[in-house]
Amino acid sequence: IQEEALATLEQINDMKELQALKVAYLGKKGSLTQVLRGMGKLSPEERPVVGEIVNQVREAITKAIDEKSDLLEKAALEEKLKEESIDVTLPGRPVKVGGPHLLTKVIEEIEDLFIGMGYEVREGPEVETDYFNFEALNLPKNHPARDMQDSFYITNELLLRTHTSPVQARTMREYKGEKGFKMICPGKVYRRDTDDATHSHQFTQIEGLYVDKDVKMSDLKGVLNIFAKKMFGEDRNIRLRPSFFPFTEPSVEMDISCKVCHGEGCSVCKGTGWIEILGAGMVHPNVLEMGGYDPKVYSGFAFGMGPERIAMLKYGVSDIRQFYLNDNRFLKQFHQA
Ligand code: FA5
Repeated sequence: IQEEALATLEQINDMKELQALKVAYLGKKGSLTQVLRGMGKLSPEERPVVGEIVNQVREAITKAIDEKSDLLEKAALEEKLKEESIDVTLPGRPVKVGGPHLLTKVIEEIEDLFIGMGYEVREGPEVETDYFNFEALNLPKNHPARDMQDSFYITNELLLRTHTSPVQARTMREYKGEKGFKMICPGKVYRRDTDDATHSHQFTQIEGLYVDKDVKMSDLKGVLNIFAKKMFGEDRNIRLRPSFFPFTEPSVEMDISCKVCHGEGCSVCKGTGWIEILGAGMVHPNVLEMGGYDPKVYSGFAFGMGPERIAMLKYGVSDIRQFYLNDNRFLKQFHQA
């Protein structure tokens, strides 16, 4: 039996066959087990002799099977290593690197500019109360100027903020009317505007507010001028038009001349040669008062600009919807810009 088993073992080349061999000799119905079963028929003298032989044979076969098993496992591992070997000389695949969205870049650029002029950067909630979005900004309930910004209401008292101006009121409250400050606040805003080349129902704004003793309209003009020249270059024209906002008095709107974008396919300036990028003005005394500041001691200016419009002008983007379509062909043009 031993000879036969060892000879068969020689021929075996895989684990399955090895397993079968193990069963054939050592298993319940295996040939060696059969011998053991037949021991009952032997005389008492023969039994220990045959028993010992059987044990020796079992050990020899078990050992041989174990050795073969090790051998096969090693061979399988080597085969696997050979198959999976890595050619370190192959050139690597380039990793595709993304980049910040054009709008993010423009917002960061504007932030840097104002940080350089001593402004702190703030945030405010996108779901806002009617009080901060309107009332604290001198827009009581049923005020006709509320129609200037068509709103998405969530409940009677909660809405998606229509502008970043509520952060003016929130910041004044935090400073408790005790000292002057300069802040800007970038963020998303929402309006029931019909989407077109220059309007989106969801867009971004950057609010600015400077409150202190003796802040004048000429300070506002100076800051807007510096901002426009730094952002667009010396060759762009700026114009301030008288305007109306309930929270500022007097109020202005600032337009920038269109230069990058002209000719066919350019709808940014709608043929007028100008695009409005921000609203601004001197903070209304009522707003200062509701914010906890004494309007006889403190004054301030505020502005709210549209970064999409600014990016459109600066980079010659002809349609605001491009910012939100996530078309990589559009986005990747500005990764290096
Ligand atoms: C306001 O939202 C005022 N809160 C701005 C302000 C702040 C005035 C502080 C005075 C003091 P207005 O609705 O004009 O104003 O919007 C401001 C800017 O947001 C616009 O100049 C424009 O650049 C941008 N904007 C307005 N509506 C849209 C829109 N639907 N899509 C894209 N940009 C818009």
